[in-house]
Amino acid sequence: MKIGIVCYPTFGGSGVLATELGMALSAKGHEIHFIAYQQPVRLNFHPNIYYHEVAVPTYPLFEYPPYETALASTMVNVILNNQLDLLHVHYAIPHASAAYFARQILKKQGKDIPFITTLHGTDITLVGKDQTYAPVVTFSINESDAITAVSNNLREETYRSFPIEKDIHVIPNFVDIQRFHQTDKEHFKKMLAPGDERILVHVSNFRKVKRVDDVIRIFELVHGRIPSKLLMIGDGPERQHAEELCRTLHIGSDIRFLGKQEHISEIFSISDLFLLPSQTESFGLSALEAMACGVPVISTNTGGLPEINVQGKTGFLAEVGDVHDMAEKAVYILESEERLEQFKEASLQHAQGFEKQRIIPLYEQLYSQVLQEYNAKKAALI
Ligand code: GMT
Repeated sequence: MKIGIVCYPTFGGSGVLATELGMALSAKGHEIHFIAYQQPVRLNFHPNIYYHEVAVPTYPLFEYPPYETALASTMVNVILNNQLDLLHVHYAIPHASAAYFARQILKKQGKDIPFITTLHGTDITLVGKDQTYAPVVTFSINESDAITAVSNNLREETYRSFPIEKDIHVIPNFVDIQRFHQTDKEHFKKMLAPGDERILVHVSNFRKVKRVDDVIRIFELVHGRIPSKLLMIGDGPERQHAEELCRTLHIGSDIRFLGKQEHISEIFSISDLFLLPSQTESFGLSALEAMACGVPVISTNTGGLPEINVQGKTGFLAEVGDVHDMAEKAVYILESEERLEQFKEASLQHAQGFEKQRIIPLYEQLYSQVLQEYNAKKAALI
């Protein structure tokens, strides 16, 4: 198949997932055309992969350059130039409405292709619900030829929040075990934790929804009882504030802000516990990647997190904001070598259920089904 994938190109989970999906499909022989405003961060070269940049020309009149218009036009051009079979957009805003627009333009030119929208999280739970966007989000989701959500919780949340008339397929996020597995990085661990301290880790885009302050506060409580270090990976609007908080709490020397990192599996390989105390989290891809490297998770019990983090087995879940409970549970795991090993093993086992080879065929089946139905509908109209 010739598939167009539209995504955000940054370190965010939706872009990472879309990129991993495209790369996996290309390895299976599909021709993949990425459309984004920058080259997706995890994108590697493969002869079946093409990248098309969305350029947004500026003009003095535009206080807000019309990205969605440029995106829809790019979609039209890429589809026509490469005779794509279908378009798969990740994160509804503004990708689904741009895809709808592109599809309508193409129909006028005698080219008719379906588009699939994958809902990832805040496109539904935070941003999408805002009345500024809600009418367009509702319309473009309903106009999609198929809709997928990355967790059961996100599917239910979408039905609760929007008048969606179609079935939403749940296709969970996946992890590439070839890339995310434990490797021997003892020398690296010695550098970061020379006293053999436990290593806790947090990975995110440091947005408010991640409750980065809670990460620091959980660590402060754990650190008071267990010799430990905290690695903060990623960057975003809350980073500066988080660094200030570390200084105020006088624990800064045991916390390292490493910024955006490409080789996260190496960091997970030396980590003992992953902290994800988010306000809301439709899935928590970074937690799954940590688990695949044998790192247990302390998270909140919000959104889709209970679908990947199993209470008392791969880690623990607590109420949003309950840093004391999360710290207690972290100490429980970290204080015993034997218990930590059990949690590590269980995390690894559980993550294997989300292995990419199990999930990619679900997307391929959906693509075939959508194309079949679309072509049958078209034939019936002739
Ligand atoms: O919805 C977002 O905040 C953006 C998105 C991203 O691009 O990082 O994250 C969401 O999609 C990820 C991939 O499906 C999920 O793993 C994240 O849980 C989800 N984020 C939230 O729900 C906050």
